[in-house]
Formats: sequence, C-alpha cells, structure tokens
Amino acid sequence: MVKDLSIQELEERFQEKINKDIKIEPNDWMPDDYRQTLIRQISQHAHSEIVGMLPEGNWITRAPNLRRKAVLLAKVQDEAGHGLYLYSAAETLGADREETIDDLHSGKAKYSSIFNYPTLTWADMGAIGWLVDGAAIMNQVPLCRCSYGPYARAMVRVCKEESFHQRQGFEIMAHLAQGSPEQKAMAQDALNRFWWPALMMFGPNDAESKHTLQSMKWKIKRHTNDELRQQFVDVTVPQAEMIGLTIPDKDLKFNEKTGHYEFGEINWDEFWNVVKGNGPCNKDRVETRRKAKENGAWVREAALAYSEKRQNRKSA
Ligand code: FAQ
Repeated sequence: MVKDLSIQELEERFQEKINKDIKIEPNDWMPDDYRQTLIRQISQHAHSEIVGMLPEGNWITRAPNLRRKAVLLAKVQDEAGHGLYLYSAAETLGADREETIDDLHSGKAKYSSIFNYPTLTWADMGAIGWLVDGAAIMNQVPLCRCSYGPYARAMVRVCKEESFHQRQGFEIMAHLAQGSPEQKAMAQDALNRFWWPALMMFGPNDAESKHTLQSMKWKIKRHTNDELRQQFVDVTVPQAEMIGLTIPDKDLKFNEKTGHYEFGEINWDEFWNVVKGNGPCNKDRVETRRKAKENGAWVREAALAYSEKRQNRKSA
C-alpha cells in the first residue's frame, strides 16, 4: 500500500518506474518537484502555442493568395489546438486553468522567447514555419517519449501537425528564393532575422540550464538543450543551401571529423533580455492576449448560460 511507504521508498519506486520507461499517469504517486516541473514546462509550452498564434495571425488578412491564406489560417488554428491539449495536460497535474492563464497575463509566466519578435514581411511566414516549427519539432519529438503519459500522448498529434507546418514554411521560402530578386532578398532577410532567435528557442547552453539535469533523470527531457540545437543546425543548414539562401553566421563551418556544423556564439544577453520581458514585442503580445480574454468574456458567459439552461431543462 502506498500509504505505508516512506517518502524515500516512494521516490525509489517512482524512479524505478521511470528507469523502466513505465509512464507516470495522473493518479500515480509522484514527487512534488516532478509535478511542479511538469506544470512549469507544460504551461510555458501551452502559453507559447497561444502567444505563437499572434505573429502569424498578423498576416492572415495579407496572405498573397487564397491558397496561402487557407493554409496559414489552418496552421494558426492548429496552434490554438496545441495550446488547448497542453492546458488540459497541465490540469491533469492539478494546475488551475484560470490561474495558469492569469499568470501569463500578469507577466509572471514565461513563454518561448521566439514569439517576441515582429513579423515584418510575408517571408516571415516562411521563416517561422521552416525555422520555428522546425526547431519546435526537434524539441518535441523526444517529448513524445516523456515519462508523463498525458504530455507524451499530446505531443504525438502536435508533432504530426508541426511537421506539416514546417513543410509549408519551407515551401514558402523555397518559392520566394526562386522568385524575383526582390522576393529572394525578402526570404534572405527573414532568414537573417529569425536564424539566431530560432537557435535561442532551445534554451540556455547546458552549463547554464538549471533544470536539464533533473529533467533528464526524470525522463521529462530526453536530450539537452545543446544536443537539440546542434541537431537543428545540422538538419537546417543543408536545407538553406538547397534553396540558395545563406545562413547569417560567418563562423559556420562543417567539421568533417565530427560530422557536425560548428556555429558562432549566440547572443545570450539578447536571449535573457527577451526572456525577462524586454524583447521587441513582449508587452504587445501579453496585452493582446489580455484584451482577447476581456473581449471574449461574453462568449464564455453565453456558453455557460446555455449549458445551465440545457441542464435545467434536462432535470425538469
Ligand atoms: N524562451 O533550465 P532551462 C512552438 C527558460 S512551441 C523563454 O534550460 P528547461 C510551436 C526556462 O523556462 C515553443 N524562456 O529550462 C509553435 C527556465 O526558466 P524558469 C515552445 C526560456 O525547461 C511554432 C530558464 O530559462 N516549446 O514553437 C527559453 O529545462 C510556431 C532556464 O532554462 C516548448 O515549450 C525560451 N526559449 O528547458 C507555435 C517545449 N528557454 O521556468 C506557434 C517544451 C529556456 O526556471 C508558431 N519545453 N527558458 O523560470 C522545453 O522543452 C523546455 O522547457 C525548454 C527549456 C527546452 C524550452
């Protein structure tokens, strides 16, 4: 019986399950720190999906043709769906959804640094799909094997959809890169602006990452931030070459011995500045989300009133 075991024994049993790759489910015993780590990561992830709708949402009305518009609209809706699965996964750990969302609106909760950069041209839709969704997949495919069941299962569908997003972004970039000199320049400019922020998405270097060690032990994370960043660079550089675009890194070079690309130093001051709320769009993003909640209050009230009415009719 769980109640007869000491905390230490419970923790040992818990770690044994993790070591054997047995999934942890919502009603299983888990250390409080494991629960809190997951609530932190899953809610930050959920916020990223929802805030991540804004930079692309900005271009839905200005997509260059009907096909591009329909695809972008579907993509942005997918991100909303991802946010909802993730908020639900956080709820299975006891997180209160209203509180979680209030933390985003008060500026207490983090979300991915990448969504605090502006989307200035149509090519940014290509760069986001290709690079941002590309980085997201690199990070999220291993999360399908996360030790916490509801998070791992949510990631399976999310990754399938992100994979479509990545390809649609790459297709936009390839198309622009083969277009007029102005279109190619627009694609290159988008790559120049999104390359470094995309590398920052993976989080601080391993030496600075305070959660990685423990999260790897618990098999929440399966790879370190630097390992995933390297994989992303190795996969993406040849893609840029294939469509005739140049990665904006003068130190980038392929190391024949290691089989990996070496790349330049990331501007960590810029990263932490954005994470602390001082990026180009942080204030605007949070304010937009806050207003969306306020403006949508009547929809929630109407839905509640309708469900109460149905409930009353049923019991009558
Ligand atoms: N931005 O010790 P670590 C997407 C924080 S989804 C802001 O390394 P950890 C889909 C970190 O929270 C993109 N903050 O932390 C899409 C921690 O702060 P805390 C989101 C960051 O958790 C595409 C501190 O730094 N994906 O793009 C960032 O072990 C297109 C120390 O860091 C996920 O959330 C950052 N980039 O590793 C949507 C995936 N990096 O909490 C729309 C799940 C780190 O102690 C359009 N999350 N920090 O105050 C993860 O895999 C991990 O949480 C990491 C960070 C890898 C992000």
